[in-house]
Order: sequence, then C-alpha cells, then structure tokens
Amino acid sequence: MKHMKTASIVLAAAMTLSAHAASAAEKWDMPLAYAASNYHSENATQFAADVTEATGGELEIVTHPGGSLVGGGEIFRAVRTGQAPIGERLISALGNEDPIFEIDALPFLATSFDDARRLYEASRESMGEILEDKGLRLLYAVPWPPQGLYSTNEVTSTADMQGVTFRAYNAATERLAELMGAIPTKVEAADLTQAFATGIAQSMISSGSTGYDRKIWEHVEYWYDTQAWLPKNMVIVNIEAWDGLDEATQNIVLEAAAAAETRGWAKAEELSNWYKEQLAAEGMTVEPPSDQLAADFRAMGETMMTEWLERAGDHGQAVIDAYNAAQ
Ligand code: PCA
Repeated sequence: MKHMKTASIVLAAAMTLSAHAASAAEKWDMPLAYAASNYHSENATQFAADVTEATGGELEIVTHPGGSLVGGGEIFRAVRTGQAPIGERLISALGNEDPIFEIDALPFLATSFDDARRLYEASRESMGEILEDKGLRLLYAVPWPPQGLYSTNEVTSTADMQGVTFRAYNAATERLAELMGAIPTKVEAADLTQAFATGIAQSMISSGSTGYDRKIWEHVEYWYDTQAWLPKNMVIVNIEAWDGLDEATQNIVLEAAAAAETRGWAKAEELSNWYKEQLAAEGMTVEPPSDQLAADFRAMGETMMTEWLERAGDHGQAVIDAYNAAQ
C-alpha cells in the first residue's frame, strides 16, 4: 500500500513535469505572401501580437510578410507538412487541392462585400472539413477588394486582350485569360513589379490594393472596375501544432482569430475606395468597364461557372444553393 502510494506520487510529479514541458514557451513563425504594409499582413501581425500578449509570451507568433520566409506558392504545403506551424494563403489558388477553394474566384458569383460574406458563410464549413482532412485548421479568412482589370492598353472589349500578356494568380485567372485570348503566366504578388517591368505581364485582374502595393502606375495606365469577385486569404494552422497547445492557449488563439476576421473584413471594405482614389491620383485612368467589356466578362463568367460545377459536383452545387438561399 505504502509502495503504491509512493509510486502514484512519483507518477503525479512526472505528469506535472511533462505538463510544464508541453506548455513551455513556444515560437511560431508565420509566413505571409503579401507586402508588410498590406492590410492583410498588418492584420495578421496584429493577430500575432494579440496572441503573444494574451499568452504572456507562452506562444509567440512572428509574422514574415512578402514571401520572405516561404514564397506564396509554397505556404499551403509548408503548413500542411508542418514546416511552418501557421501561415496565410490565397484560398482560390488551391483549386488543385479541391475545387471548393475556387468558389470565391468565380466571376460575378459574389461581387460585393455583402455577397462575399454570404458566400463565405455558405462555404466555410465545407472548406473547414476539407482542410481538416488535410491536417489543417482554418482560423480566419479576410477578403480582397473587388477585382478589376489592369492593362497597359485601353480595353473596350475582350477582343482588345487578344495576344496580350497577362499575369495570373490562380487557375481561374489563367482560364479567364485563355478565354480572352490573352497569354497567362502565374506570378505571385511579391514578384509583380518585375513581371510588369519585363513585359511578362501587360495586364492582370486584381484589386486596387495589390496595384497600390506594387506601384502599378509605373507600368500600367488603365484599371477597369469590373467588380468581378472578391477572393479571400485564409490563415491556417497545422493540426499537430494546434493539438500541442493547451486548451487555454487554443482559446486565446481562437479569440484573436475571430477578432482578426472582424477587423480584416471592415478594413478591406474601408480601404476599397481609397485604393481606387490612389490609383487615379497617381495618374491612372480608373473607369467602369464599357458595356461590351462587362458583357464579354459576364459570358466568360458563365462558362467558368459551368466548368466549375462539372469539377465541383454535388458538393459544389450544394454550397452554391446554400449561398443563393441566403440571398
Ligand atoms: N490581390 C492578390 C490576390 C487578389 C488581390 O486582390 C494578388 O493579386 O495576388
């Protein structure tokens, strides 16, 4: 009896020790793809600071913007394999992982912040499940402002895009370029300046935000406000890294993530017009698309929706139905 008691005291002491070891201060590097001054990066850095502060430094998160630690195209894999415990990635660039990730880059499905929010709500659960299957947990997602067409030349219909080089950031923008007869090349935002300087890109579809970050006016004269879609970035965490946190720390991270999501959506909307004003102030022609260009884009959007539904099947259709039902 006495022996057993001693043994259980020793065991209890050992467990306390290992619990301490598990909760020893930890540092998480967080790769980000976009410029340090971009609101997505600033928001993530605020999230990281909130977690670090609320855990008293027990979990320190350090952001690495601009693809400086891991390039944008590699961040998803890095987090999935545990090379990085946490990171941020453009959701719609992950179509080869699952078609559902492309839902927020389908032209003209969701064209306003309100629509984008409803689409996020309709797709969040499916996305979360697919991420879980891959050993990842979704922490938060934040949209980019509406997407417009940047071009070195005036564009009045997609016929003007024939043979023009085009910078793509995912398969959807590549497909749209193909449908226009343009010549797409995938380029991460961090490498944009060089792509435009060398002529690899004479055009692209992106938000005013990315054009502003990259001083696009040095290379491009036109931005057509097509409001084609609002893609989102998401912050994901490796599930083993997550499971290594105690519950109190997990709750702190979840709280900081929820705050980052609210803050990020508000910031994107607040800055949307401001970015357009900056492009115009730098001398760019910022205009709505001509009726013909808008009609051409809409027709291509329909083609892309049909193609996407074929790939995404019943699962994709169910998310679209949930989105439409919430209108
Ligand atoms: N900017 C990012 C993705 C969408 C956006 O507005 C980019 O151009 O890479």
